Amino acid sequence: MKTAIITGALGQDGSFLAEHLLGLNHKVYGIARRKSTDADSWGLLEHLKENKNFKLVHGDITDPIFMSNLISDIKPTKLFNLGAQSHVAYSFQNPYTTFETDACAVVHMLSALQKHSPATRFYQASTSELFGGINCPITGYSETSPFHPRSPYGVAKLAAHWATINFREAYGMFSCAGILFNHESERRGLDFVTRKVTNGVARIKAGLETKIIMGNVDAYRDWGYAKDYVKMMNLMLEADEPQEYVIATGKAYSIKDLLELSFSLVGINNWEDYVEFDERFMRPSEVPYLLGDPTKAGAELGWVPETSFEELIKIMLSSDLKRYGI
Ligand code: NAP
Ligand code: G4F
Repeated sequence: MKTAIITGALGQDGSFLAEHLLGLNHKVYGIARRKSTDADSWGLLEHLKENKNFKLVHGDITDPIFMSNLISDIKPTKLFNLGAQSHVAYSFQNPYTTFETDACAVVHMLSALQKHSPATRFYQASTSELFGGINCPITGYSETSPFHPRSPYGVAKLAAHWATINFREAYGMFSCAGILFNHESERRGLDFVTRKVTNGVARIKAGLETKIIMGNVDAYRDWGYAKDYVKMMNLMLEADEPQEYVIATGKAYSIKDLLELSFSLVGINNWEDYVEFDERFMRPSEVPYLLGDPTKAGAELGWVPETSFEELIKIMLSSDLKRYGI
């Protein structure tokens, strides 16, 4: 039986990946920080409490002692590092801790693997934020496009990206990074833009709110469904060679498109009347346009995005409407 460690297991991607790997008959160790006010909470993975192949382990990925002991005890077949401070705007206010979690912890992890479990296959959650969204090629960013991160989050993720490649080149480890473009779901945190909009629309429809307060609605993102994307993480660790892959849909939409679609799905065609601008949601340096080119993933690993932007927003919106009894 293959064993996998997933850091960030109670996050959006970690929870989908845990379910995916259990379906592939893996023994899964999910790492999550203990919550002081509710230490028994399994959050998004409450339904796995009785699953004998899933074990929740409390720990912080920035603690090198915790991570070294974990790796040396389990010696997993695969380690998926999805744990991170993942909010771009927040990283401007907390750049130092973002760097500790998103960069330093990755170097510790790779070093612990080299020492205690060099045969483990390592996946690093890299991001389209590495590209920066200025001068995006017409065909989208690919694995060979230059990097230009525009936030403390992007800078930290770039350090982790190169550390992952460097451990592979220096020590022959099977370590690789997936460069994933934005992916969303009904499990997305409420302060990321897609979920903020679908949840906001559902609250307006339920009569709980009258407005959504937004930042820059002119930015473009290449949005896919998280459930599709976690499959690619595992395909990368099952491949013959460790390599980087861009994972995206190849289609970009603006935040305005997102607002228009979400409101129209509940029968509101004048979305501008329900949206207000607030400076506090603007970022000191924005990533204006992200489009990915997933050609290599399709050609080499047979991965294709299965869910369109419209289907994704319908899934998220119907889940949020349901939560408000609509
Ligand atoms: P997410 O929902 O924010 O999940 C991240 C998880 O990491 C959270 O459960 C968080 O736990 C945990 N975490 C944070 N700091 C930690 C620490 N010091 N020790 C242990 N756990 C810690 O993010 P996601 O959307 O699933 O993304 C997964 C990974 O992919 C992240 O690395 C993200 O940066 C990257 N990524 C995401 C996207 C995307 O569009 N979703 C795109 C490219 C790359 P708490 O709740 O305790 O904070
Ligand atoms: O949903 P967002 O916060 O996601 P962002 O910044 O693109 O980052 C996400 O995707 C990355 C991959 O490219 C991941 F690496 C990262 O971990 C995270 O998952 O914002 C998307 C866009 C931005 O341009 C932002 O300025 O939406 C714009 N936006 C406009 N109003 C807003 C808002 N974003 C948020 N969160 N809240 C707003 O009110």
